[in-house]
Amino acid sequence: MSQKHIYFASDFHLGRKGLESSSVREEKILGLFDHFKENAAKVYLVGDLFDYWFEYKHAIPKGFSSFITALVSLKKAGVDVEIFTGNHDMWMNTYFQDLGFKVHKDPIFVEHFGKKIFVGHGDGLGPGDYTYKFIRKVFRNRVCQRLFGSLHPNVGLGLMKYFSNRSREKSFGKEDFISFDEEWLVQFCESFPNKHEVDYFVFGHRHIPMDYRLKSSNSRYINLGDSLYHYTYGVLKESGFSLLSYGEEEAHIETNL
Ligand SMILES: [Mn+2]
Repeated sequence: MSQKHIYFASDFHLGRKGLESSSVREEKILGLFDHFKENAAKVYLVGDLFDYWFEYKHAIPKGFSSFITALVSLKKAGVDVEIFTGNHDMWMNTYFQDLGFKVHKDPIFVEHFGKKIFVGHGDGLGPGDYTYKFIRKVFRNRVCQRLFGSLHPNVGLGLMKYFSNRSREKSFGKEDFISFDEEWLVQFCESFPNKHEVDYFVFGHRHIPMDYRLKSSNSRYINLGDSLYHYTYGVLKESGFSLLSYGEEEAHIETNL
């Protein structure tokens, strides 16, 4: 049997229109999952899989059943799948855990093929973004969650859908990219205390595929891009990390912006 790899993907934002409709994008993502089925030992899904998500005591949002079925079948095929929450779907409770997935709400350290990786969605890291950091605290508060959960799902999910579509990342593009030095996640990595022990920092959230070697250490900061406009994902093989476009397995994306 050929060697299996470790895959990373984030920011599917299912339920939202990107370059194409959510259902067209979902088809492509399921195609990527077929690829994972053949080639992956493990898949990290690094947040914002859904454009909005809330679990009521007895209900979950509709519209995502093919995707969830595909996730389960990936797991049944022997691929270990771990899920991170993002800023759009932080309100995951036990639904995915009950299906047998590990769910992470914060970044984690992992090691594969002797490479040390710090992986997480990336929201709320680095300097700045104080408004979001405050909102995140409120959203993570159990009382707030319970209050929201007491709304009828038609109202609660309606609100979520409305606000997630109006959210500040409306463009999800390179428009607000100034330079690597100005990037919060680059700043976070550059000032990370144990950066010399990290080979790869892998994040989503920024929606721009990037593969950047830090100035202050040999570590690389990788942003997985998204499946809204870029259709990108990451793979770790014994030979190292590559950022790929859908349909590719070997070619390396040029990330000089
Ligand atoms: Mn996102």
